[in-house]
Amino acid sequence: MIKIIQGDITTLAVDAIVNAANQVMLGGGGVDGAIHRAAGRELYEACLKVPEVRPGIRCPTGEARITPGFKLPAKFVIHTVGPVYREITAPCGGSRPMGKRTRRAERVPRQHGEPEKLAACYRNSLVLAAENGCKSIAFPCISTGIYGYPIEDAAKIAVREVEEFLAAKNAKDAEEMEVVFCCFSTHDVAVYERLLK
Ligand code: AR6
Repeated sequence: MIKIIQGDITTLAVDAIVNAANQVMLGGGGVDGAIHRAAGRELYEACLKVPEVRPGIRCPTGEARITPGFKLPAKFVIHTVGPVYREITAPCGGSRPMGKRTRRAERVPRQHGEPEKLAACYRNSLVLAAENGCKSIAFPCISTGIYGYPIEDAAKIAVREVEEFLAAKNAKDAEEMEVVFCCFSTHDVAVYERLLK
């Protein structure tokens, strides 16, 4: 079952909330900061104990790690690291000679595998939740804040991955599993509602 709600993910009494973390996994701004503040110091200490895979990196982009939720109403926090959405500026104008007026820059998305990495965040978080017996999980809009991923594109990936994950389960298990898209803004809610209509 998929639900969309607007609000603060730290208040949700679900089995697991997902944190849009960074690779260091020791807190930050946005939803990450809110989760660490609400969970308390023990969350920071649990994150410190997550082994580094490379110096300073506990969770590479697209992967997920799990800790208890400590003071949160959620039992677990699943930390995942979304991709930073990068853009380059490229000249436009094609075959036309570039006069002063056409030599302006146009924003063109650069391909760094961002869609695949964002999809992996959802997939790996769902798998980790299932491995830990979670029947309910809430996601924030990963990568769409500080990391700059356009919400429409990110939400399409999120919905596709969750639907594919649920479709691979039998009907009863899929019905029993609750996946919540927890949006901070009404705009983000509207984007998800359109996609799930
Ligand atoms: N509940 C639900 N959603 C929230 C909350 C909340 N309490 N607070 C913010 N959001 P962001 P990112 C929404 O920037 O883009 C951190 O510094 C927010 O409105 O938190 O993946 C990490 O340490 C947006 O829709 O995550 C990383 O360095 C969404 O959560 C970096 O930011 C994600 O925004 C990760 O950036």
